[in-house]
Amino acid sequence: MQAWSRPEIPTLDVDPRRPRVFDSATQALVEVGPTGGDARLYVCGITPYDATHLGHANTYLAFDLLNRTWRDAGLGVTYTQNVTDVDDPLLERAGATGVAWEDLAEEQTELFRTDMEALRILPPDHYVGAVESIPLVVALIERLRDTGLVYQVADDEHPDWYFRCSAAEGFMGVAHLDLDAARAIFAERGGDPDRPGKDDPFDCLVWRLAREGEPAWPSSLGQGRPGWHIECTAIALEHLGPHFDVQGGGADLVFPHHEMCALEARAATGEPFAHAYVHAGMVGYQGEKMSKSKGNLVFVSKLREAGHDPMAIRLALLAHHYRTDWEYTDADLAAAEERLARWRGVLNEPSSLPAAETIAAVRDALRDDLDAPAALAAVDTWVEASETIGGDDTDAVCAVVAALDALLGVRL
Ligand code: 5CA
Ligand code: ZN
Repeated sequence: MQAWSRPEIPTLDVDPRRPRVFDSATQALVEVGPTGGDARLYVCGITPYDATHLGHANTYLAFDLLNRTWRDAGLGVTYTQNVTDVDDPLLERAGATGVAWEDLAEEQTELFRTDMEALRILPPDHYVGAVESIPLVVALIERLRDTGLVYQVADDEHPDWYFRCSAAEGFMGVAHLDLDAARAIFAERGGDPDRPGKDDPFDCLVWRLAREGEPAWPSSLGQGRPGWHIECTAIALEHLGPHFDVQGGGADLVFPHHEMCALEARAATGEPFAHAYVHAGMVGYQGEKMSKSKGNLVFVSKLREAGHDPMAIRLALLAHHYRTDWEYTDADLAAAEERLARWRGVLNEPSSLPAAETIAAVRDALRDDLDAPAALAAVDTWVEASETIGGDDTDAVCAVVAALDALLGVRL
């Protein structure tokens, strides 16, 4: 699939320090990225309906900061993102609205691309749909079947294929949940712990055999379509290889999604899936998590249509640390617009304040668990002081403007 176009990134001198981020699997801050060459990043992409709400944007922005920090450290970045362009919720929405599921997926993926581009989020190198990856998914399931970890459910009518999660090496190595809590979450997030005929409640669907009225593709497993977790496992292994640097997504993906991807990958390759599993907090609205199922959504495209500057939307999100859950209100955007105007006011004028300390503070903040609020505070301090004293050093201003663009993706 085609991604979106890449914004230009001003070149800064290299600061070789690698960032530390919070890894859900070890529950600790870990340094991520290689000491040279390319860092490898996988971020779970959208299921293309109700895109792009501020929760989505917040998550992709978090990993955009990681991407930019790695580049600032002089590393290359190989970034892969999927599009879940066939799955139950997409088919349900298409059915409910009378739109062909392919058309819905295409139209929403396009809207997402436009929003990402407007927000100056660096595109993935491999932007890959589930449908186009079906041969990879089938090959991976065949490989897992050879290990005995994949079986057909005891159901005469629909003997779908399942992966034995709790029997696989490393079960709960990412999510560390107790089994009662995990079972409830599994049921909430697309799992089917109570389906008769499964060997274990936590076994997850990898290949759903064809049903009347549903899309299906021929394969050695029978005519059918991929389950959710195996889609990301197959795409990441194909485009990044095992033991890549960071598997990312929102915190709602820790379990079951990232847990099960990690289990499937280890079972197939004998190696860890990722070095670190990094999760962005959930954005809420009107008292609840912003989610398609609740319909309490604020769309990036609607804000843009209403005339809000995408850089203000970006700043509104950056004002919250990527790991905190927070609730969006209009005041977030108003404050970001005020900040943007103030920054632009000063940064179009010469200043007598040197820039190096401020740029160093932004870099320190990003390396310390992508602390965007601390980075914004450092810029605020510089802007405030410049407002008071003015000056005549155009180079300092140019340096701050370039650093904001390269490191925070905010173009003034
Ligand atoms: N296609 C799958 C991942 S393979 C999926 O979860 N799609 S999604 O469209 O539901 O979500 C896309 C990304 O946005 C995921 O990383 C998800 O964790 C994140 N996300 C969804 N809702 C929110 C929210 N309210 N706040 C923050 N991130 C969110
Ligand atoms: Zn995923």
